[in-house]
Amino acid sequence: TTVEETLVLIKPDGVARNLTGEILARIEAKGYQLVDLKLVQPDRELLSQHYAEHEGKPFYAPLLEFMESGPVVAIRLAGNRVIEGFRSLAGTTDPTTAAPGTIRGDLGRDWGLAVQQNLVHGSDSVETAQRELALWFD
Ligand code: DAT
Ligand code: MG
Repeated sequence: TTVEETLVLIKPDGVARNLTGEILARIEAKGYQLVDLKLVQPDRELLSQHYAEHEGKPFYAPLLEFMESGPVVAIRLAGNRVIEGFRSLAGTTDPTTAAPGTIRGDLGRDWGLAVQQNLVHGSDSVETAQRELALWFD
């Protein structure tokens, strides 16, 4: 087995739409372990570090504005191959084409905005997970 930890965020749209319980239920049903969990109002400094890889892209400014628009739930999640596994639970970035059965596919809406408000974030590699967990939890 390959036990990993990943950073999951329930984004402001997920919290505002009262989907926190629904999203946590899917994570728990899959068998992943909640190691730590908190409600946070992220500031610009944290968000610019979290999304540094997207600086300069057309959706960068709206992305930070959206992520700053309300509280998010930050989760330290553990499990066997949880990095890939949570991204599979989440579905692809665009909610319109994310597969049914996934969080984004079942619950996400394409609001026609400059940024996809796609309910959740999950780290995309071991290195990214370590970097993001240190930002949000350490
Ligand atoms: P993911 O969240 O699936 O890992 P990402 O890291 O490429 O996707 O992008 C981070 C966030 O930025 C994503 O959740 C929503 C937004 N985003 C990405 N690409 C976008 C695009 N082409 N148009 C609008 N928003 C986008
Ligand atoms: Mg990403």
